Amino acid sequence: MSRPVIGRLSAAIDNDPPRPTFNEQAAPMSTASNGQPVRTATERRTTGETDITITVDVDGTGAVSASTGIPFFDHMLDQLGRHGGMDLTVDATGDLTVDAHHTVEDTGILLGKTLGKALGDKRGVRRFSSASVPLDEALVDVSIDLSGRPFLYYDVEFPGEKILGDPPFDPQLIEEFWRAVVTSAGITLHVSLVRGRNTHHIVESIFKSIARALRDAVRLESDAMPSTKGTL
Ligand SMILES: [Mn+2]
Repeated sequence: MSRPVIGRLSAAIDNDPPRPTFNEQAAPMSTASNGQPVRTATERRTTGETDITITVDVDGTGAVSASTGIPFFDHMLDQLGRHGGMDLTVDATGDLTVDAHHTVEDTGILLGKTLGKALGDKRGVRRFSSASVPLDEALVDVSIDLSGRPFLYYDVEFPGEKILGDPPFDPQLIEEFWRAVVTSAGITLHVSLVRGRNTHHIVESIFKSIARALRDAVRLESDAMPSTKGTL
């Protein structure tokens, strides 16, 4: 039974911006001739501000090549791939003369898209995971759901101003990066700082915790679709 829709509500719905439809984009997971899943993808995105190419192999060995022109960001992408067990190649050229914002955010948009494409319809994945990886005094809690629905809960306050590296990487960009990733990948992600004093440590704990949670969530443990809806 479809519900009657009153005119005003209908107009409001029509005027909503188009929403991403992750489920419609998801192709069935590819498999090799030996039946093993092939979870790789390469995507390129070019705008007036950035030109980025990313390759992801979800079932890789953690081999990373990250070149964004922002050394601290490269260091974090390296952590993500290495501890996420993914092979990851990120080649980004951006308007760093403005600041790092566009390059970091656009890398997040494309990483989410590439990851989503590599995961396909997500049949058989573990789907949920949590991880909390310390770095010395810093500890961050991360929970993830490959839900098909973009959501970021982010509760991290950095103790004092801190600019990392040269060109400078503002820690505020971490939230922008992960919001971009989850939005284009259709992932639910919660990130909470438990404790920490050193900004480099806190940021690295965020990336390592997300990497470990993601590594576990994408693990194939059946051939079923882990959703009562039958789709993710
Ligand atoms: Mn470090």
